[in-house]
Formats: sequence, structure tokens, C-alpha cells
Amino acid sequence: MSSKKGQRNNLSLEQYAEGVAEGDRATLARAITLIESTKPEHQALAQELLQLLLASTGNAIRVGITGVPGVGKSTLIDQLGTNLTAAGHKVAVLAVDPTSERSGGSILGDKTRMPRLAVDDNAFIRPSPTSGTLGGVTKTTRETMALCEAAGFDVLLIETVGVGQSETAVAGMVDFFLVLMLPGAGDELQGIKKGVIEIADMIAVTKSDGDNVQRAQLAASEYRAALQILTPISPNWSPPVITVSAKENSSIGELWDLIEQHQSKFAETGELEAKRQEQAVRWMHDMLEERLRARLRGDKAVSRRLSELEKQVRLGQAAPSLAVEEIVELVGLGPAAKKSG
Ligand SMILES: Nc1nc2c(ncn2[C@@H]2O[C@H](COP(=O)(O)OP(=O)(O)OP(=O)(O)O)[C@@H](O)[C@H]2O)c(=O)[nH]1
Ligand SMILES: [Mg+2]
Repeated sequence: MSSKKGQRNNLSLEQYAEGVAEGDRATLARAITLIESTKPEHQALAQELLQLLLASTGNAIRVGITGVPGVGKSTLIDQLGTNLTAAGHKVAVLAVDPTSERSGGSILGDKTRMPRLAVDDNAFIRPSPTSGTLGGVTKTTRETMALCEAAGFDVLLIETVGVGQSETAVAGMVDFFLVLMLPGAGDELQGIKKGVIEIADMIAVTKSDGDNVQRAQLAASEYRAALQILTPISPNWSPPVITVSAKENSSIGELWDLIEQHQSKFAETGELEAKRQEQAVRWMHDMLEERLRARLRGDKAVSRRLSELEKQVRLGQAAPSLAVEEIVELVGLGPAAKKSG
């Protein structure tokens, strides 16, 4: 996993491709490091590698898991993942955490939260890159997902903390979006963001063990009521609400059964294919916008002119549209913009 080693002794495109295709974990880890690198030559090689492996991607079930800090995401992933590898699956666990500076590492940096998966030969845990914008982190995660699929992992679990926009980003890269909720009712239900319920394919109330069982069931019935007033995303799926205990491994099997049911139903109706196609196209647009934005930020002449124009716009000396025209011209997108305008 050492990136130093990777830098000392770079692999060729063929070596990367072969190693990943063989499911070699060390090569997979180095390929991900390549993808995370911001060096132009690494980026170029990474893109070639992804293109080469594209045909062998798409064979995994992609599951996003979100919830507030402490809801039990890592504990659930450890238990679920362990059940799955025992049943013969190969499980990759990734993270989207653009706020990872908060822990000096990432939400998966601390592998002790997933003690069994961390030492499981059929599991692969990759922490979120330690820095970057949400756009950068999601790009890396999506590309890492592709690499893991090419390496033969058939279950991808993407953990993200339910803060900011990372949950929407994760929902946009997975087949199934699982929202974890704490046991308890009333106030907690009021406290959660309504938006996250709207994009959930299932809600699981966690820590349903010991004294918590009743509170978990109460919470579940409140979430069921909340979901009833929403129109489901698909006519073929009403998001279920269940209670689980990762600690006692109870209802984790049921949770996975529901995810598989959703996957096979969506495969049957063509919704899975359509969803993935839509996600790929949106991803392309996101990357394009990110690149254009980076180009705007990175160009000294542009940012200098931009701050001058800002002043003029603020003082009413220049019309905003005129300022935009000038900047667009400056970055070399002028003629096309004029044609359509
Ligand atoms: N009783 C009980 N406790 C649990 C269960 N699952 C997790 N916990 C506890 O809840 C705490 C948080 O669990 P994590 O799995 O680390 O939660 P997380 O959502 O991954 O947290 P962050 O990564 O910090 O966002 C830990 O102390 C766990 O032991 C459960 O099923 N039952
Ligand atoms: Mg965690």
C-alpha cells in the first residue's frame, strides 16, 4: 500500500492492468494510488488503465451507506461484510469523506472499527483520500469502484457520513442507497434532513438490541409513516424500514436479502441499467464542470480579470452578462458561446 514504493518503482500500464484483472490486492492498491495522484503523468496513465479495464466493470452490487456520526455504519459494514465473505462474496469497502481532515485521516482510517473485515482475505478496505473537494473525492471513489469491480469484487460498500452534500454524491454512484437511523423517536425524526429520506432505498434503524429494542421499533414505525407520504422513486419499490443490530448480527441477513431483492427486481425491469447509464452520463458532466471550474480558478490572468470585473459589477459599472462574456472569451470559449447566443 506504500505510495513511496509506488513512486520508486512505477508499473507499466500492462502490469497495472494484469495485476488488477488477476485480483492482486497490492497492484489494486497501487492502481488506486495512481488514480488519487494529481500528477499529470499519473492522471494520463490512470485514464488509460480505466479505459482498458472498462469492459470488466459493472459486475458488482453497489451499495451506499449513510447516517450521522456514531449511528453504527462501520460496525454494520464489518458484520455485513463478514457475513458476505463467509457466503463466498468478495467485498470492497470505500469511503466518501471530503471532511476527512477532521480525523487527520478519514472515516475509514481507523480500521479498528472494522476489525474482522480488516483482516479478511476476501475484503478490501480503502480509506477516503485525505484531501480534496467533494468533486475530487467522488471522482476518485467512482474510479476506485471501477478498479475494484475489475479486480473481481462483487460487493461494493460505500460509507459516507450524513453531512453536507456527500450523501447525495454517494446516492448518485450506487445501485442501492441505505440510510441508517438511530433508535428513538420524535425529536430525532425532526432532526434528520428530510432530503435524505427522499433518496433512501431502505431505512435501517440501528442498535436494536438490549434496552434499545423498543425505541428502535418506535423509530421504525415513525419512519414508515414518514415514508408513506412520499412518492417512491420507483413504482416497483417501496423503501422498507427495518430494525437491525450489528452487534448481535440480528436482521443483517434480512437487510441483505432486501438489497438483493431490489437488485434483481431492478435488473428485471431495466431500471438498473437505466440508472447506471444515467449515473455515468451525469458523472461525465460533473467531471467536465469540475474541470472547467478548475481551469477558471487556476488561470492567473482570468482570476485577476475576474476580481476587477467583480468590482465593476458591484459598483454597477459593468453588466454581469458582459463580464461573463469577457471571461468566457478569455478562457477561449468565446466563439462557441457567441454562436449560440
Ligand atoms: N448496542 C449497539 N451498539 C452499536 C451497534 N453498532 C454500533 N454500535 C456502537 O456505536 C458506536 C459507533 O459505531 P460506529 O460503527 O463506529 O459508527 P459510525 O457510524 O461508523 O461512526 P463514524 O464513522 O464516526 O461516522 C460504537 O461505540 C459501536 O460500538 C449495535 O448494533 N448495537
Ligand atoms: Mg465509521
